Amino acid sequence: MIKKRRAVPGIHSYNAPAGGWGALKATAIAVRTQMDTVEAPITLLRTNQPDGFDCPGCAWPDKEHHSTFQFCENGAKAVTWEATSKRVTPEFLAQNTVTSLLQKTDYELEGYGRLTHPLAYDRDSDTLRPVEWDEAFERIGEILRGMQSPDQVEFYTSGRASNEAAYLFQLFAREYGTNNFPDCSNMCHEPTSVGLPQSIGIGKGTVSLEDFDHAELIISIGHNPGTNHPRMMGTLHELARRKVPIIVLNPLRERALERFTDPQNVIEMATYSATHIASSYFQVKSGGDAAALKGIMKTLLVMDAEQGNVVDHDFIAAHTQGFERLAADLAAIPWEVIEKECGLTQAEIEQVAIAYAKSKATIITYGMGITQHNKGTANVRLIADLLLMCGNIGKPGAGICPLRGHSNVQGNRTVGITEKPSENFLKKLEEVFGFTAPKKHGHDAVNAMRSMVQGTSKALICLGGNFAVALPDPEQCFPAMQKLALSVHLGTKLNRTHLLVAEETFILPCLGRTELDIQASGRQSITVEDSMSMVHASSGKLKPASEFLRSEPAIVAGMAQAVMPDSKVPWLELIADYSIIRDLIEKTIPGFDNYNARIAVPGGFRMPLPPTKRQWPTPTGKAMFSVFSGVHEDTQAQEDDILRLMTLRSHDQYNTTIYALDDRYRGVFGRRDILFMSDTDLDARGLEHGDQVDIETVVAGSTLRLQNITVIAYNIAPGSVGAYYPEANVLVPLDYIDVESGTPSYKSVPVRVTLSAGS
Ligand SMILES: Nc1nc2c(c(=O)[nH]1)N[C@H]1C(S)=C(S)[C@@H](COP(=O)(O)OP(=O)(O)OC[C@H]3O[C@@H](n4cnc5c(=O)[nH]c(N)nc54)[C@H](O)[C@@H]3O)O[C@H]1N2
Ligand SMILES: Nc1nc2c(c(=O)[nH]1)N[C@H]1C(S)=C(S)[C@@H](COP(=O)(O)OP(=O)(O)OC[C@H]3O[C@@H](n4cnc5c(=O)[nH]c(N)nc54)[C@H](O)[C@@H]3O)O[C@H]1N2
Ligand SMILES: [Mo]
Repeated sequence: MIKKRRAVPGIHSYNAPAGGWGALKATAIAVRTQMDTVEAPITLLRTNQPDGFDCPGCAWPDKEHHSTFQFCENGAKAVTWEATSKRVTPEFLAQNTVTSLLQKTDYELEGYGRLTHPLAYDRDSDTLRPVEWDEAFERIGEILRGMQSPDQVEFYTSGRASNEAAYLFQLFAREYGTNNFPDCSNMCHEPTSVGLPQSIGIGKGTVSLEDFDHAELIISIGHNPGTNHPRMMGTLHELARRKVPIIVLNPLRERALERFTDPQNVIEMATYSATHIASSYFQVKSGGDAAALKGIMKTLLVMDAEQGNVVDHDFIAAHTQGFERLAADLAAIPWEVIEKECGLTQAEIEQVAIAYAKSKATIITYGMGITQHNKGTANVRLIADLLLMCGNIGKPGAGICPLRGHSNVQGNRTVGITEKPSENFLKKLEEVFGFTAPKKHGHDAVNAMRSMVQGTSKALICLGGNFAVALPDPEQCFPAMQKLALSVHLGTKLNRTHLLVAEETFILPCLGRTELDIQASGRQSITVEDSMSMVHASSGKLKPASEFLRSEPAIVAGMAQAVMPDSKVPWLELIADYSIIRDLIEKTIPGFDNYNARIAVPGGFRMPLPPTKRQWPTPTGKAMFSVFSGVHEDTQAQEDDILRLMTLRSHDQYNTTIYALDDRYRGVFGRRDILFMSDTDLDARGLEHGDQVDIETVVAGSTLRLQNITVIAYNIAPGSVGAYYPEANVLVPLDYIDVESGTPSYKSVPVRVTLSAGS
């Protein structure tokens, strides 16, 4: 029986498929509210074209990189957001103090538009004032030269930066003397970067787009492609229409994984029809994936013992180590434990195992639902184990497919943004550039913030992003920003991290991906690496948002030169022609042979991926099975009234950038102060749809709370609740992390939910 519910403002159930005409309408609105409508269609058509720019939206590769335009609602939003005609002018900044701007929401702040001038914080007037580029660089130079140790400075990278900008940024920091590279990846796919090398020898996915043409089964775990990797929907749609089974493991029913109308499909659009995407949808509990994966593997072992031919023993013998230990661990774990932890029944898990055993080529795709847990790295290794068990790595149509976040986060890592550089890489840098590189490992994102909280780190330089807002626990992070001696931000739009001003703060406005970048040698291209290790060129075409903008590589070089007047690197020469930067990348990092020549080809080239050839660059030379003893997310917080909070992206946001206040596919309009809860959990607490609730984090030592949130009944696994990121970051403790990777457990915060006082 369907319960009668009270009406809640802004909450309407959404029964249509994802995509379709709604997506076209949303795109039209994004264009109308942000851009000059004459330029917009041409700009959008240049996205992901051979001589155009790479979409700043997501890291999904482009099948048609050399032919037709692929429609993508959220790609269009990312482009129009950057190509907006709105501007943050010096006049606007003179009239609005930093203190008053800090009262605005993140949505309002970025909504003011593009930054136009380099800015310095003026304490007397409490405003941001235009400053000359050279003056800013000189002052940054003085402050950095005055640090007691280079390790007091943190160099943060957000994954939109190009290979060229990121390479120069790491070169700058390393010549200056530190490996402190907090990076957005530390909050994202670090468990992939740490876990996969242990399993298969490289921290990257092994599949290409072509593999999806040959796959017989897709298992999609913990990601929401309808919103976050919308171009992937075209691929899933095609597979579903070919009747390739798609099994989804996700606590929350995501509409795009249920039904999708492809805006490129004329017949579906004309007939208002849709395609069912998931062949089976299993609502695993948040944090229950490890248990579910172990259950699937446990079943496979039983099936293999009973009927044979399930586990690929030849592959295991030839290519792997550690299988016996894994098998013993799986045999020992009781089904009751698995069922309780993941919320699925043995019969449901067996269905997945049967489908998996039947498929001759399986791809497992995964996202933040796997990594942002305090067992994130173990989760990633378990996915690798499941694939290895049936030889599903290194053959057509099979493999592991982590869905990366930012459009070049993978490339940033490849070109040296890492706090733990290899000795070989440092040696190469020393050989080619002639400076002594720092050997001591540096800080990742959480450790950088911890050092800022403790006051041992004194300066922060951000190549993009919104560091303090993206991290957990603003109560600790925000004041830490304000204690710094210096903060410097390369950015396109104003955000809260910029406004949490240090003793001295500079905001340096840069060109975006869509904009023309002209240097001494002419128009420049940059390069990026997508989720499938394809490296290709991107060149903007729009007139820059302001004549005072500089490119990211030019800003990094200008700063580096001013900080280190005796630098061994010819910074300004590098900026004249980015192909020289690419030559240096080629000289210092393996896999970039003939870099400049190979990006001249549309679609670019693929970085080496030895596991695709069944070569395993692990210390043993074999692929390694792992043992994750237990299934629990953590040992604390197992009491029955505790729920697992997952912090999620809405359909109208890009990380901390909020494009608009709707989350169309989840039926939320004009608001974000929502907690998604199952009927079972509402009933257990005597709560009703629309009640005001308080949420309290239940981690030892934590006093984090979020009050007066509207709880709504939703189709989500009992035991799991959902709220929006970044608003819910007030509930995530800074030290509640996956110890192996340092990634915060943004998807499994133990919380207690109660009716708000006075409601
Ligand atoms: N439009 C748009 N595109 C984006 C982004 C954006 O914000 N907006 N962000 C970019 C970035 S940086 C990233 S990292 C990616 C993020 O892309 P996703 O990985 O899709 O990230 P989330 O929105 O955080 O969604 C996680 C999904 O995991 C599910 N989930 C949560 N916890 C669990 C769990 O314990 N187990 C399982 N199985 N599922 C779980 C949630 O229900 C949700 O469907 O997208 C990139 N692309
Ligand atoms: N609770 C919770 N927290 C999370 C997550 C979660 O799921 N839940 N997800 C985490 C993840 S996966 C990630 S990747 C991080 C994201 O963390 P970040 O990458 O730090 O954050 P973004 O919101 O992507 O950064 C937005 C800012 O980037 C700047 N920007 C945009 N385009 C450009 C450009 O072309 N160049 C430069 N220099 N700047 C530009 C703009 O000024 C904009 O304000 O957040 C993490 N935080
Ligand atoms: Mo991310």
